[in-house]
Amino acid sequence: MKINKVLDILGINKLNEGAATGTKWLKAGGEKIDSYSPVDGKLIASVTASSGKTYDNVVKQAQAAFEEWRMWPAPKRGEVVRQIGEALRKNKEPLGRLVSYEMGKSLQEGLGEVQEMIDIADFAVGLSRQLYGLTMHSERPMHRMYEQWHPLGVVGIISAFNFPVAVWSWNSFVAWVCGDTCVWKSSEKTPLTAIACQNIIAEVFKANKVPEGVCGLVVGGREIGELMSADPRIPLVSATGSTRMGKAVGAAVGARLGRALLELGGNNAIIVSEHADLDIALRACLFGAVGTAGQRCTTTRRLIIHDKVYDAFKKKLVAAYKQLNIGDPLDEKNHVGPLIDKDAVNNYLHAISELKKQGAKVVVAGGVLDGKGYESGCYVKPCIYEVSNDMPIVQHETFAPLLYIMKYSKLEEAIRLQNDVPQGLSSAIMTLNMREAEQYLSHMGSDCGIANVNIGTSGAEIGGAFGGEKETGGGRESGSDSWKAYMRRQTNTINWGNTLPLAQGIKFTV
Ligand code: UN1
Repeated sequence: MKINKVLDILGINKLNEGAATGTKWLKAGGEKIDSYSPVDGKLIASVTASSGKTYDNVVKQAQAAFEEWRMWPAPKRGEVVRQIGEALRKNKEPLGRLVSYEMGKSLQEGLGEVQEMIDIADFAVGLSRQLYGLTMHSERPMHRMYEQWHPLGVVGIISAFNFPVAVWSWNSFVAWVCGDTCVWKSSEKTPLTAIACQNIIAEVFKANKVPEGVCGLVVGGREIGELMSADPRIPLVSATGSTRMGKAVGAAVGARLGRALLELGGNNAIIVSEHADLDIALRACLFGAVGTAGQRCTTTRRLIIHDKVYDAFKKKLVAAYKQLNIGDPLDEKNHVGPLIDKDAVNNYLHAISELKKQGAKVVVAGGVLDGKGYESGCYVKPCIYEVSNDMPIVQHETFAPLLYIMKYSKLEEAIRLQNDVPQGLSSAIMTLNMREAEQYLSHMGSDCGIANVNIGTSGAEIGGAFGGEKETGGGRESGSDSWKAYMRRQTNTINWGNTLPLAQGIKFTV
C-alpha cells in the first residue's frame, strides 16, 4: 500500500488542524508543524498546532461532555470502545503503515502497535462490566460498608513519539469505560498518527451519538503540556516520556495537588546467567536492544553477563550484530530503522563520545550511515560497549541502540548492578535454574515494575500493569487493576438500624 493511499484512507490532508473535540476539528490557531518521515526525510504533511486558546476550548468541551458521559452506563461506554476496536481492526494496515512511516519503526512493529490498541480495546470492553469495589464488615450493628468507584472527570494524556498511538489507547480506552473524558496532547514529532486516530474514532462517536468532547486532541509541544499540567480542571495527567519531562509534569501537577500517572525513562537490564539457554538469551537481548532502534522505554540497555559465559555470549552477540540489516523499516528484510530525528542522532553521538571519555571499551562500533537509502540522516549503527555500571553515561537513558555489557560472578552482585541505576522500569533474567529465577523475582531481587524470566525487557503484554519505580515515575497503566488510577474511590457507610452507634466505641450523649 502506497503512502498516498494510506493518507487518503486515514483522512490526512496536506495541512491539518491539530485540535479536535471528538468529531469536530477546530481552528487550531498555533504554529505550523511539518511532519517529515525519518524513513526517507520527505515531508509527509503539515499540521497547525493548537494554541493555548484552542486548548482551553477543548478542555471546556471535555468538561461539558463529562456531565453527560458519566450518565452512560459503563457497559454502554464499553460498547463504544468495542466498536473502536472493530474500526481499528479495519484500519490496522494503513494505521500501522503510517506509524511506521512517521515514526520509523518496522512495519511489523507498527502493525504490532495497532494490535496493542485492539487488545486494550477488548480488555476495556470486559472491564466496563468489572469496575468492582469491595464490601467490608462494619464494626457497628446494622451498618453496611462498601466502596464504589466514580469517574474522575477530564483526563489529560501526554504521549511520546515512540509509541505514538498505543500509549494513548491504553489511557483513553480505559478512562472512557471508567466514565472520564480525555484530552490528548500527542507528540509534536508524530502528529499525523494522532490525527488518523481521531478520524477513526470520530466515525464511531458519530454513529453512537457520543457527547462531543469525550475525546479531545491538541497537537502541540511543551507549552501545551505545561498548560495541561497546571490546569486545575484536569484531575489526572497521565504522561509518558523522559524523566526530565516527567519531573516537570509531576511538580506542576503536585503543586495543585492533582494526580499524575508517570511512565518515564528506563535503564533496563538483562542478567544472562551461567544457567541460561544462550540461544533464547541471544534472541531476547538482540530484539530488546535494537528493536525500534533502541527507542522503547523498555529497550534493553545493559547486559549483565556471568563471567563463565561472558566470552562465548559476547562472541554470539557480535556475530548477530553483524547480521543486522539497517534500512527502510517498511522493507521486511531490515531489522533496524532510523532514529526519530537529527536531535536523536546527536544524542546518540554525544553518548558515544561520553562513553569514550568515560573509559568504555568498544565491542561493536557505532556511527551514522549515509548514502543511498540513508538520505534522511537518521540511520545509525547499533553498537555495543563494555562498561562499568557506575559510569555517568551508563546511568543515563539514551534513546538509541546503545548496548552496555558488564560481567558478574555472583547472582547477588548481578542484582545489585541491575538495581544500581536511577530508573526502575523493566528487567529480566535468563536462567533455567529455578532458585535463581525465584530469588530474582523475590523482594531481594529486581526493583523494577516489570521483572521477567527467559523473556526480554521489551514487548510487554497489555494485560499486565505497565510502569516502573524510582525515576520511571511509579505510574501503572494498561492492564490488571490500573483502571483504578482513572477513578476516585468512595467509601460508603449506611446505617439501617434505629440507633446511632459511634465507631471506636465512643459514647456521646446529650
Ligand atoms: C514505551 O516504550 O513507552 O513493552 C512503551 C513494550 C511495549 C510498550 C513500550 N509494549 O515494549
